[in-house]
Amino acid sequence: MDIWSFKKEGFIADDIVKNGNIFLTGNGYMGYRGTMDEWGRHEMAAVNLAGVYDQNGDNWREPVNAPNALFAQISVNGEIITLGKTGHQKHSQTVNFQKGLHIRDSVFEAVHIKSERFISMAEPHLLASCLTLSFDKDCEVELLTGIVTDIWDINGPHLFDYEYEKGDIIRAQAITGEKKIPVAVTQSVTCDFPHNEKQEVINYGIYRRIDFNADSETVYKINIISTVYTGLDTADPGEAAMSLCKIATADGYGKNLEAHVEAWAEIWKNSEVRLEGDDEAARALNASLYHLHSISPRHSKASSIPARGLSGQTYKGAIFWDTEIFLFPVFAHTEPELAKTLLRYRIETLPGALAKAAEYGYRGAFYAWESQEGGVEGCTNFNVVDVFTGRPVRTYFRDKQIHISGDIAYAMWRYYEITGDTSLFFEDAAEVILQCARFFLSRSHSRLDMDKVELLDVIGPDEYHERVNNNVFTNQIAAHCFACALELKDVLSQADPNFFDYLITKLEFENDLELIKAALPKLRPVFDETKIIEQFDGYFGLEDCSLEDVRGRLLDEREYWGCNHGVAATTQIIKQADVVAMMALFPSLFSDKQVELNWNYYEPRTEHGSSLSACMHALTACRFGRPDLAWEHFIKSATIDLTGGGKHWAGKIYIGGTHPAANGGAWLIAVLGFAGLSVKNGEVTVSPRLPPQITSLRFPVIANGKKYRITVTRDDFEIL
Ligand code: IFM
Repeated sequence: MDIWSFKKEGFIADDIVKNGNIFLTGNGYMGYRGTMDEWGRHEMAAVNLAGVYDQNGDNWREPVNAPNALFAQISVNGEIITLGKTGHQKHSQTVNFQKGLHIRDSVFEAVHIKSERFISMAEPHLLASCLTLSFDKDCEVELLTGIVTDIWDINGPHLFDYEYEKGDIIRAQAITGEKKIPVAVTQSVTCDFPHNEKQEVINYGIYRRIDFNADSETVYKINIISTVYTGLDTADPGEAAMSLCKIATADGYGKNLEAHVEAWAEIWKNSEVRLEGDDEAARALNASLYHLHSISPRHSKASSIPARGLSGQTYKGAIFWDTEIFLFPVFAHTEPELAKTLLRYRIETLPGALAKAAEYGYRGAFYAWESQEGGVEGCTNFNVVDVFTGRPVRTYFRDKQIHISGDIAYAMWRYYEITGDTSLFFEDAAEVILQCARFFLSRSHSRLDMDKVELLDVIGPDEYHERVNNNVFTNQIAAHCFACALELKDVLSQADPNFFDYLITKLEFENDLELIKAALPKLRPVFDETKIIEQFDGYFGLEDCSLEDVRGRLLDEREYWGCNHGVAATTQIIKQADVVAMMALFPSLFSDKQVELNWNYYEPRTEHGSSLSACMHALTACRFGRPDLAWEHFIKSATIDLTGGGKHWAGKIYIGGTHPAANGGAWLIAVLGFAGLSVKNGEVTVSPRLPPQITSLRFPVIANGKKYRITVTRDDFEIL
């Protein structure tokens, strides 16, 4: 088995959407869905741009899809050839994880079409494809290509006032509706055979009609190069796109491809986890990391990764806690610069978080649950649509999922713990932690009669139970945030003895610091080693039934299980790891026995309705020495974007796409779970708990600026 690629033979129309995700290619600046060259909006072909958002009317704000310049449709003797409409003899679609390539191979009666596509990892604004055509008989061929502006959108359109430019390099340029951000796309086409070309601007784009007479002896090669720039990159994106396209065209497809493959090789050198013993699992792990790398913002100093990556506009292209908890640790251990980039996004969006807290009458930083550019909150008050009535349902993710601020502070602190680098604190990460702590302080309630501090009316990671009191995950992450705020003084003073005091004065934080000191022991949950931890006040009083009972109560499989009348809301069935997630994030607070006790209680009560859940269960199962139990969750996490699994609906809202959190989760399970990697005060240790399927794991890690190569086998390990 080739563990570096995934190939699907044959064509199933119902898999078009799924395959668009499985075969995605991207470079963090843009993602290109795994669609055929000749497909368009109906097959959800899309060039999804990172960080460019737009709102059309009252629709949900979402990221913008750029015009598609890799469109290429072949006609033979006047017959248009389209996979899915034209009968085919053979078809396959492949994604090569090692080189970041999408490969298509389709044999029709009239033509054999092969194409290779890449979104350059070496040059963020560049994408290219190479078409190879061969024919059984002499025939007349037309290639229709160009820049297609008939774009697939969920809540669009987003691009207006198109301008077109004809020439060797063609260009389409438009502006977004809301913020008038220019988006420019160019295209060049190189054919190594005699042909005629006509260019035209029609309703939906600027096109080239390339005609030639084909014979059965010749293989016809067509190279398409395209560039994309927006007004967020440069003042004149049209000019930038043109000049890059000229250079890239002069260099030729091959040279650009070489640079792209080299860039991928460098990425793999720093991140490959070589898993031996089970090739299916090894391939799934490669696929997970491939997807993660394809959407990581290496082109930027301050950007993040949306919860559905760059696979489209699902979840409004927003950044969730997924990034800090499931993706950030991968990079903190392998590519700290990128980890920093992700955290800087939160530093830059602090003003948005301060504004959101103020909107709800609190002080400090309440980060957006679904964060868009500048920290704009993408989450609406009605985030689910009822399948029966078609009416929007009031959800409370936006206002009550306050753990987000603690998750962000947690990641800021982890960065320091893993890398030993305090520089980010001076770039305002310290301020983020203080402002998050201030938010929790102002959001908390003091129970004078019980000498307790509480967080009331919240939603924890388990979203099926809304508006609960003292969700233990939330209280713990908030308490940790308090502890970090208090510890900052010592950490900062090692590098600059005055900075902490300066910050406290600047933020007028003196009094808050005292209050935090007093509140911390009253908020921090106390865990009894012999008892199961109650997820929130009153959880144990809810109906204790089985997952199957609850599933059996569904009237429609797309029904949302939470909210007011969701089937899980009155029961102990939870959506995803909550207590278990807390145990995974704070391993030192719990004994192995305690983890096991709680895991055994909560796992059967967990629907795993979120792709975030499996990872937490696998990590904790490894912790109490049961990697065999972790295995199933590992496979679920690692294969999600190979099988096209995961939930596709929340009520009537489509939530399909790729699953970065599960992709990151697969790395976390392999490295932190199975290999048992731990980095503390610059010391790297492993404590292997390999499941029976794995004979060895080999991977690189960076800790405190030093590179290590770690090998773990069933009964030995080596740290070099
Ligand atoms: O962040 C998650 C959340 O925990 C569960 N619903 C989906 C979100 C995005 O992945």
